[in-house]
Amino acid sequence: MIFDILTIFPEIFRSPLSESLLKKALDRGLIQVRTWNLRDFTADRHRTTDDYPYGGGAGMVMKAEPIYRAVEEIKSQNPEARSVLLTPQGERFHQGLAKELSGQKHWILICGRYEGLDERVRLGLVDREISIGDYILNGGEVPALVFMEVLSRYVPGFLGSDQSMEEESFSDGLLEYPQYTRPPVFRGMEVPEVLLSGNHAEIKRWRRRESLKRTYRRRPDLLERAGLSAEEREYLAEVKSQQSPGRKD
Ligand code: JD8
Repeated sequence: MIFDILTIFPEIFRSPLSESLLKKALDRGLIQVRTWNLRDFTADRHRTTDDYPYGGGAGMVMKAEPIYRAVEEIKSQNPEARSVLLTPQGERFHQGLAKELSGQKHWILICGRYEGLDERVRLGLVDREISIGDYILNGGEVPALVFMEVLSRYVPGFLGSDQSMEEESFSDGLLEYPQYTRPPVFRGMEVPEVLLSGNHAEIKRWRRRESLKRTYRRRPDLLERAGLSAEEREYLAEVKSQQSPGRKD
């Protein structure tokens, strides 16, 4: 998978791409990432990427010309590449959308700053508009990193052989069950006995039920699309009839 990132702050991408799974994927050639400094696509002496808004108002607007030049240069070499604008006005990003978009092998990520971009970028250049959530960020760079990281996980070989896409949260639509590692007692808090039992059928059942309970309590909206068995619906009815006993659960 190829990501071409257009930004006035290419340095933002250095550290996240230099660690862990993204670094590994880059080293192995599973993904390619190129950052393009929009200043390099300006034509004026001051390398201007922004200007005052027509009609007045606070802040600056990113000029259309450098972004058009950059996208057109990339698309002229890769006509199949698609562009995505990271914007609060975009379609809300979620795992299902990521899976769909991972079918496209080459993405051009357009990162705005300031008050946003000249509308003509959206009108003439942009294939998709994505928002990573309803909160205010300073620009599109962090959303671009999120987009890349989430899509990269669909590249064959990106995840280790012990972690598979299927086993993880959201692929079955439920939240994860609680995890424990050594020691068996930490500051008076014990690891649930079933996890020490060695009974794999019982462990599997316990984990599924903990996932169901946690999803019901924290994200009941997710349960609607989870496709539960009769036994699982019965278990949840039991959870619903109980009050959470402890302070934390
Ligand atoms: C791109 C500029 C900041 C946006 C004034 C200051 C995405 N989920 C998301 N939250 N925020 C963004 C995002 C914010 C951006 C830009 C993405 C470019 N800003 C501006 C308009 C109002 N603020 C985002 N994806």
